[in-house]
Amino acid sequence: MTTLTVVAAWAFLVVLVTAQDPMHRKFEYKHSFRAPNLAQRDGSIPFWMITGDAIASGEQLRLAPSMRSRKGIAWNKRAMTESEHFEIDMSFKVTGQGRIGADGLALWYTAQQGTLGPVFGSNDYWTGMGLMFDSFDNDGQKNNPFVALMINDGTRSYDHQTDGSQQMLSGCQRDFRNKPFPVRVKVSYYKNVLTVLMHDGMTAQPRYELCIRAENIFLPRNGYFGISAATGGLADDHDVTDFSVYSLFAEQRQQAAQQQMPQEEKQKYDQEFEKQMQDFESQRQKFKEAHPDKAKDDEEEDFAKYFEDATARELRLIYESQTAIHQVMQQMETKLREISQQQNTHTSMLQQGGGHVPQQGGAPPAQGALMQHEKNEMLQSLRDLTASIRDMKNYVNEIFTRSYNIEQKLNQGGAGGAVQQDPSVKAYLESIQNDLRQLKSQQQVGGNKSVCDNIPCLSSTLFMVICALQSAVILAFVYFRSKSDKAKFY
Ligand SMILES: [Ca+2]
Ligand SMILES: [Ca+2]
Repeated sequence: MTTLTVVAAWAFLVVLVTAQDPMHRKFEYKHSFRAPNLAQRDGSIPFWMITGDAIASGEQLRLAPSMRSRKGIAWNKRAMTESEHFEIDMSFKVTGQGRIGADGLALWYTAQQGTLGPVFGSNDYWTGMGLMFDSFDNDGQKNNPFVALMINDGTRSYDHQTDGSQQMLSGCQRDFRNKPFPVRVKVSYYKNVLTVLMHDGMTAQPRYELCIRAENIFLPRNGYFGISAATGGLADDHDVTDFSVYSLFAEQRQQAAQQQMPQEEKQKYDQEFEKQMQDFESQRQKFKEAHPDKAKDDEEEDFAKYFEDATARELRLIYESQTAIHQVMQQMETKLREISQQQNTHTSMLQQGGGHVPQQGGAPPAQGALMQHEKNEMLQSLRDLTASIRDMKNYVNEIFTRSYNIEQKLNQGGAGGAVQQDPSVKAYLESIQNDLRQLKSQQQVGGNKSVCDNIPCLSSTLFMVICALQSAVILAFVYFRSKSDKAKFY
């Protein structure tokens, strides 16, 4: 019921103030930060300094973590020079496991930038405003969490033992810990009236209630905004998710600001602009007459360059990417053509004959994966090899048969002629026969397999050498034999 009354009173007040003097707000980004993208990658916040245990991330500025005896502060590096009247809209979360937490969080507007100290993480004896969100009940009045406003002129020390109850200007008891949504607080300082509105953190959309209203407040001009938090024996996480500062202006002043440029001066500037435009146009016309082609080109180019709207840009991007794709496709086509040409070359080489492929019995050298045409090439060469081996085999057989016949004839001649055959010549002949048999069997094996699996295999050169040797021996033997026959007949 009391809450309702307060809200109604505040609404009435706002209406009253608004009716008297319409107010304008302007967001001041150099004094503000907001989640997401609250901090930069290096953990800094533009225009803000962060020290102590405070850590900034994209989502929040954690002034003090839920660990014992921590303190952290963040202070705006830029003085509030835009306006002497301002509004701060801050969202924060104080969360902890315990039913009771400590110590609390404070919002500052001071003549100098703050430093680490004993008052909720910040220095004592400050000059300006301190709005404390005091979690822990030091004086045992069972009135915490409490929101307290204390104005200091730099001479007074904050008394923790009494929760500053004797020093505070005004305050209200509000439970701001462990709420489902960030608690929002709106502090406005306008024409020496300071008001603090608070949201309970139970809804996503803020519903503000009046906490403090104080008149005849004189805050330092060009002061600095700051926030701080500290933990003690008990510890909460103290996070700020939004700190937005607005400068406040009366409507009259804003209008005055807009109309600062005198009418005469404005007209003068307009005339000057008009004159320059005319000059430029006449120059352009002259140039166009002198160089009709160039002028046309320039005009078109200029339009393309300077008047590219969103659609044109999109079209250009699409065209560029399509051109890129086209180029890639052309490259691929060229590659394919090359491959096709290579294939044709290989095929023609194959058709021209396996005569060029290695005739040695060894397997062709393995070079990684084999292409189809290489396989065909190999098969063809193997076929050729098989054919030549078959020829060799026939040749060897023929030689064998002939030498056998010669031997038979010799044996018959020896028996008829009653001449003692030379035993050394006979042994030599037998060894040749053995060699030939061996060779024959080897050739048969080779012929069946078609391929010489194991090297050494009979090479054509070796074969020819053996044939030549045998022929020479046979000729020598025949010659020797005919000589002895002759001798006998005489
Ligand atoms: Ca306290
Ligand atoms: Ca207390």
